[in-house]
Amino acid sequence: MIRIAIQSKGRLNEESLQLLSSIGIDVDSPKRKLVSKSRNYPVEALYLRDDDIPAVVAAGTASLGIVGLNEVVERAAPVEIAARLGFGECRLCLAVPKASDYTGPAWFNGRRIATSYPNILRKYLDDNGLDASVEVITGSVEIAPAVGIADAIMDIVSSGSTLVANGLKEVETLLESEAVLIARKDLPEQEKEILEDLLFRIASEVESRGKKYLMMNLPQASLDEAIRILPAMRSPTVMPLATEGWCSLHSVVDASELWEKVRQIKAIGAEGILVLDVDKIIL
Ligand code: PRT
Ligand code: ZN
Repeated sequence: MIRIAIQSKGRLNEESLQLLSSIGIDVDSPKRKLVSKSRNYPVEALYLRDDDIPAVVAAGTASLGIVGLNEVVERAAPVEIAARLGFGECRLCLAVPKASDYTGPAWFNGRRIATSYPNILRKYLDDNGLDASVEVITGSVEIAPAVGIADAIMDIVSSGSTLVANGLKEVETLLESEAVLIARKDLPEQEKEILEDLLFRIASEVESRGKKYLMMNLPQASLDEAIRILPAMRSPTVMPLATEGWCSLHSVVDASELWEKVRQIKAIGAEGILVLDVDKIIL
């Protein structure tokens, strides 16, 4: 049995549970319990505020945790980062009032910066030889310049619309973050084996995300060109069709390039194109 700390509510809760479910692990949602044992896998979920997850894993109260990289770095938690999970993407940025004459980091000298991430900010200031004062605020950091608490902010940015709504512009990125699976150091042997299995399942899940399976009929004469357009994982699967001079080609593409690939293969004569979701890619 391995215990995994998960955010009880908030931005990472749903996708953390979804990730577990997608790799075949069912746990009850935190609405019912603080701790929930999986019915079909040796895992127990412990639901916590995200701020507490790095320390709880470092102390070994939970052996694993799912939390934003930003929290792990800010708290300098002595844990291993076992996997990047590809959701909860955001960045920690410095932002200044839109109308300011920002020309580079030296602008911050002698200025006040509001943030909930003082350790990451102080390290950035030290590394860049900047002398600014750090004002620690725990919520609504983006309003600090407007109310006169600070001249600038350093905060989490995702779409950037909160900054725009508060008359701010993003000027420097300090950290690119996403949800990560963290593990306590010196896991017992039996838990290491469970972690290995989880990592194998997660890698398949992350790999298959945003992938589409393409099937089509193709004139035999266009095959070489089609293979150039659709290289697939090793090479595409090609099968003969009953009609002379035609074959069937199967391949996997990134959803982001699906329509461009479809345009290219149609142009070389592909017909009857089917697009299917990919559930898992086992590497
Ligand atoms: O209650 P608990 O303490 O558990 O949660 P919390 O309120 O401290 O954190 P929560 O749930 O807001 O965020 C959890 C994690 O999600 C963060 O630590 C990040 O790793 C990640 N994440 C991803 C984000 C965002 N995107 C995000 N956009 N966390 C916060 N934001 C905020 C941002 O600060 C801004 O004010 O959302 C606002 C909107 O962002 P824009 O740029 O899309 O407008
Ligand atoms: Zn929090």
